Amino acid sequence: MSDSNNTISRRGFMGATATGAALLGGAGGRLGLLGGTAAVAAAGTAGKANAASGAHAIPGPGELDEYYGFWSSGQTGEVRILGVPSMREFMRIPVFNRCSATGWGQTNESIKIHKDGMLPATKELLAANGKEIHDQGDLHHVHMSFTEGKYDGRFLFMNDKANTRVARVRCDVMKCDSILEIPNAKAIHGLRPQKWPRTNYVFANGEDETPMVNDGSVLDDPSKYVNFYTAVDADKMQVAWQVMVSGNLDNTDCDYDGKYAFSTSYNSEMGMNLAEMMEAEMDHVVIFNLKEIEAGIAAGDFIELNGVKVIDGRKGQNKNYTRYVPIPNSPHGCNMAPDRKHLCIAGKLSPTVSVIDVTKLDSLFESDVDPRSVIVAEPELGLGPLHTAFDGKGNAITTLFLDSQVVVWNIEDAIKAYGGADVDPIRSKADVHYQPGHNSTSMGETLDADGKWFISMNKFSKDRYLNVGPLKPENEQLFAMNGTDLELVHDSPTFAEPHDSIIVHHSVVNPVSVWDRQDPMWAETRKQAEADGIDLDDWQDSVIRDGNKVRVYMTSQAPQFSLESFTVQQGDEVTVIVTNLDDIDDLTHGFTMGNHGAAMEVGPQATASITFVAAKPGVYWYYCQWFCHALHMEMRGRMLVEPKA
Ligand code: CUK
Ligand code: CUA
Repeated sequence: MSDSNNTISRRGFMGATATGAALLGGAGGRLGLLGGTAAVAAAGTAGKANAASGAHAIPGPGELDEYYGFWSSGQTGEVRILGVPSMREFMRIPVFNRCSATGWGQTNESIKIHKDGMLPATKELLAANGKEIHDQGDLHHVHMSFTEGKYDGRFLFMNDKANTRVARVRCDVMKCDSILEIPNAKAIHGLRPQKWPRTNYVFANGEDETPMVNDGSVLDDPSKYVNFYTAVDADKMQVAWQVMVSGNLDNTDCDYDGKYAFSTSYNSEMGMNLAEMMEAEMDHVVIFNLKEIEAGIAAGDFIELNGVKVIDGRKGQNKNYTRYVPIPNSPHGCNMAPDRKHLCIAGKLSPTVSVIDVTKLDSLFESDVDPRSVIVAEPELGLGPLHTAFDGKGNAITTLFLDSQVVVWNIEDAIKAYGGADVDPIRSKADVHYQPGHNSTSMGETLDADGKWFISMNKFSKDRYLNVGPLKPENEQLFAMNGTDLELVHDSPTFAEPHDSIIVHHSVVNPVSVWDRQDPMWAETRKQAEADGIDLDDWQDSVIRDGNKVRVYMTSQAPQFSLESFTVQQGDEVTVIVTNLDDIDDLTHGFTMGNHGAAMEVGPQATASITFVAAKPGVYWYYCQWFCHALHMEMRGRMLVEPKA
């Protein structure tokens, strides 16, 4: 149907409609002719080495990408793995959500991970709502663990704004192994692992203010509200300490020296509605002095709140835990440059990015200097700056939400201009479609920043794709970086709603293909099996009755389960434990119990278990839902539920 001429003219047409839509759309912003030209140029080079430079080959079928992309998914609650630069989606890692395919949030192993990190009060709240665990989350930020400023390929960490949690994903198997609910704080939003000397802490901040003790004794009295900055012990996945702050907290980052962490605040006013929150011209970024906080904890200068040591870092405490640097105006993004020196705070309602020289931060704690003295540049870049990424060569790339553009600018020139020199730090601007939030560059938040690829994560796709109804996909655009020029090479629609991403060179990430039989993921299940006299590593088929609890052990080997049927009684609580004895790459089985809403993935050499109540007598088929063999359809069996006598 479609020859290449046809494709180009259709793309050209799309470019033209985009321009029209922008004129109508107000916030759609400046597209103008450039938008159309870029679209045509991209169409001409899509999927091929770039014609202009010949440098940007995008892997075709059967070819591997140079980078992994780890994507957040916002309100979907999962992490996604993409290939960069192909932008192909490879995998989804369920974390805060419930997953129909893998049984995440359903298997006993995943429920244990959920419950282990859950606060007692949340267990009560969930029980009152007829639930055992949260099956929803809002995952904005995913970042990898560091060793000496570089990704080390061990873990990914991510936040849940909806239910105030931090989770960890193991990069060897790409599964979540820990979910920690953060006490005291509300709405964990910003999240960043410590970069130096390694990720001992994961920094996470609460966005919403609540009474310090939130038990109903204080309600509509915002003067008594506080907010908390949290350091999580990344190895133990426990809260290490918290700092109580003035104002709310939005995004966070930390330096490359292990000395300071930072967090933006858009609501220094402690306003409870839009007008109040926008009132002040200046909000702030909070500087956290890690050594001083650790010393304060060691010296006992804390209160204990819900089992957590909390330092008081609010304004006016006269202590060396925090400093507040005024920033215009409702700042959002907080990004540390890989030059180890410059922290970029995006102004959001101010058209500026404030650049803080972190080597000047000691002075804030040593003497009574003007907190703004650490700001070394504040370039005016465009409307609605939200987040900044880096090319590792002294340039920064900032998204401009309101302008629907990204701007490439030079940090040193911005500093010169701030000092009065007549230089323009802006190197180039590129139109994006539409309204960008986060952005990321290849290896850009590490000392290995290589300035090769840039991704603009746009909140609106509008007319970029075939219409799929009122709910439109997000749009992510891949740009090749030709020095400080950005060249659009690919548009990718995504489902709700990636906020942030990291682009990691493939050499850093080395997952296994087959599970270790002794993996801690099912240690508990293995213990139970041992108590039941079952050898999980052997072909087995056993039904163990324990009161009205029945444990059904079976193995799988393509294309059969070791049990072709088992019998239980009406009302039994049935736990099915499946061990996949296949040990070949890509030979995953599944177990689905028909009509019981129970399904799970069982990877090669993995053990997984799921529990349900056999409440109704009858014959129920179970089957393998992961296509595994020519006789995959035959991989099934029956549960016979005897009526109650
Ligand atoms: S936030 Cu979403 S665009 Cu949650 Cu990092 Cu800025
Ligand atoms: Cu086993 Cu399909």
